[in-house]
Amino acid sequence: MSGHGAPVIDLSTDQAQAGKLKLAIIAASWHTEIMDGLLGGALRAAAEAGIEDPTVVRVPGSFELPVAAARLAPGFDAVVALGVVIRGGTPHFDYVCEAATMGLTEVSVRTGVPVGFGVLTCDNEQQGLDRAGLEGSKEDKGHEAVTAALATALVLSRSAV
Ligand code: DLZ
Repeated sequence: MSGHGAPVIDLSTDQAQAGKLKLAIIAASWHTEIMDGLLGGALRAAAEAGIEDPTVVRVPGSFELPVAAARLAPGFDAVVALGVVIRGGTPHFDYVCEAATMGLTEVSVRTGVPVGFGVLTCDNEQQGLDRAGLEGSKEDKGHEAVTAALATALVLSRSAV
C-alpha cells in the first residue's frame, strides 16, 4: 500500500471543537525507536488539534492493543492504536497483524468510537523507520492516525442520530 493519495486533513480550522475531544492513545512497546517516532507524531497531531494532554496507555505488544482499546473506548471520543510489527521467519507476524487489525476494527464498529489505526506492518525495520515521523522519515503514521480519528469523531458528533 502506498501513501500516495492520502487526503490533507487540517484540523486547525476546527480547533475549538477538536480541542474538546477526549483522546486516548494506546501504544505497544516493541521496536522502540520506531514506536517513539509514532508516539511523537501522535502527540504532535493531538497538540495541533488543541488536545494538550491526551491519555497515553502503554501495552507490551500489538496483540494487546485491541483489549486496551475495548476497555478505553467507552470513555473517550476517539482512540488511537500505535504498534510496529516486523516480519520474522515464522507465520507469527500474520497472526499478530490479523489479531490487531480485526480486534481494533471490532472495537471501533461495536462501540461507535473511531479507532485510528497506527499499526505498521513491515517486512523490515527500514520500512518502519520510513513511516515513523522521525527525522528523515518519508511518512508520519502516528500523526496520520490521530488526525484521522479526530476528524472522524468530529464528523460523527455533527451527524449523530
Ligand atoms: C511475540 C511478538 C513478536 C515476535 N513480534 C512482535 C512485533 O514485531 N511487534 C509487536 O508489537 N509485538 C510482537 N510480539 C508480541 C505480541 O504482540 C504479544 O505481545 C505477545 O505475543 C504476548 O501476548
